[in-house]
Amino acid sequence: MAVTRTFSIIKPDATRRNLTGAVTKMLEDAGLRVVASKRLHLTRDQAEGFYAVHRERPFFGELCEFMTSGPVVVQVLEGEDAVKRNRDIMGATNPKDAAPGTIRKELAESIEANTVHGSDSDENAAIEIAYFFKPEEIVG
Ligand code: IDP
Repeated sequence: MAVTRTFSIIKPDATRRNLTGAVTKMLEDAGLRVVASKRLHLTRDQAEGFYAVHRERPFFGELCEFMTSGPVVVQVLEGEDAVKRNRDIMGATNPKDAAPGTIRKELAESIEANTVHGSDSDENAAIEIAYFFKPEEIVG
């Protein structure tokens, strides 16, 4: 299995509850390595640009409101089959549907305030990493 990278966001519901470390530990315990990380407060433009694929969905406005409601931690994660590994430890979008032991089951508040974002493909991971990080900010 190849070592690949994915992109993660620890969302405002998690930074508000001081869960940055708890989330990161679950990612690390799942075999992912944090090779870049920074805490920032997304602007409305950044949030709308990042979630542009969801522009037509009914929750788009609320989602951008939530993602700009407090700090986030954006991370690049590295590991074997990183995209799938991260999606597996994140759990289903709605914490009610997420499997026990996943981040969203254990920590998320709601389908919107669901603690983490993770890229859904290698192609999107590359796009999302480049949205927030310069190559020299990633130290593998
Ligand atoms: P994912 O984050 O599990 O990949 P997506 O369907 O890509 O899920 O949705 C992106 C984000 O939009 C979710 O993580 C969640 O924060 C929010 N979201 C998804 N569905 C709903 C909804 O029905 N109501 C409110 N927010 C939603």
